[in-house]
Amino acid sequence: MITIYSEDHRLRAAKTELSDGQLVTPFECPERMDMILDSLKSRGFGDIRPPKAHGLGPAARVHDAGYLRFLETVWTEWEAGGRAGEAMAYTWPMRRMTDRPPEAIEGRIGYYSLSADTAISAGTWEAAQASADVALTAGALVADGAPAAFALCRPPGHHAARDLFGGYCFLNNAAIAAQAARDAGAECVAILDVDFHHGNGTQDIFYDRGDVFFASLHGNPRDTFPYFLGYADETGAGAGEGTNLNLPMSPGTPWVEWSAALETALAAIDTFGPDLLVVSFGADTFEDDPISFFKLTSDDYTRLGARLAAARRPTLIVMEGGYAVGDLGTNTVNLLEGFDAGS
Ligand code: Q9C
Ligand code: ZN
Repeated sequence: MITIYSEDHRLRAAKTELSDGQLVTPFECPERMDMILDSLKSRGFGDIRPPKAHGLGPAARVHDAGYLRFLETVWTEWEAGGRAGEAMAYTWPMRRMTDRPPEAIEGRIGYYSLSADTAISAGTWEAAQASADVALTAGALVADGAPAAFALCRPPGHHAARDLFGGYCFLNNAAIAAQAARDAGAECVAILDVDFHHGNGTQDIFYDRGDVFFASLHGNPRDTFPYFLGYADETGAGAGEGTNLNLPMSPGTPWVEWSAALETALAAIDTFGPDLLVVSFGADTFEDDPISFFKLTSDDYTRLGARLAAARRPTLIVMEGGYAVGDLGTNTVNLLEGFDAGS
């Protein structure tokens, strides 16, 4: 399996994350990629190629124009105000308030964000664009006939909605690649999100669309981030009614239960019959993940990879989360190895 990867992820190097009422070093850190790269190289997955630049056109197909302009300029505006810390929101448009983006950056950053965990600093926008290019370049390999490709994206993307950043995400890499595949002629695409967290951004982008199926296995939003989306009764709207499948699960869920939900999702995807399967892959379902509560083991990722290969669809694997940094390389390459062995 070929991996697409950009060194430009290192430009995403925020110093702060609001967690448990403190500013801590972000869980979503550059070292995550180093661990994965080490494992790729030492275990025979050394075909690692840089992305091609695609510009902002493909991102603009799924994201709001005002949102993209905001991402492009937020750091400059924030810094110009002489602020000591990184850019982060503290107030949001809530129930019974107005829906207008304010002029002042302190207000606009709340308008365009869904959480306070994700600080923006110099280089964040450049890294986010490179990450989308990684997904687009890997997607093009699959469109050109590769049975599968691995987009080693950082920063991740699945929490980024049409016009919202947060949950460590800015551009929705999987959604951008899925839309690009549609625009290149794929009739329908399925996105299977197996990150621990609900892919609220991807759901938001495709919720009313009948041509993109979205299925997500995740921690129940009553118990965990993103809290306000990801319930089982969210099934799609309008032309997209029936093309959104949420499978929320409880704290402590092990492989035996999790893999039963995986079968449910894959059966629904099979019925849908997509030309392309995009997998939003997070290794934060791991038993030792510091911010999550499922109990998958390292061997389970090998099983997951083999099961995905058995779906027998052209497959684009897109990296999302995973914060047990010491095990992240092993778990991620286990997935790829399982996929290749099952192919
Ligand atoms: N105290 C992804 O996995 N909440 N994003 C963290 C830590 C946000 C995770 C709370 C988790 C976002 C791509
Ligand atoms: Zn996650």
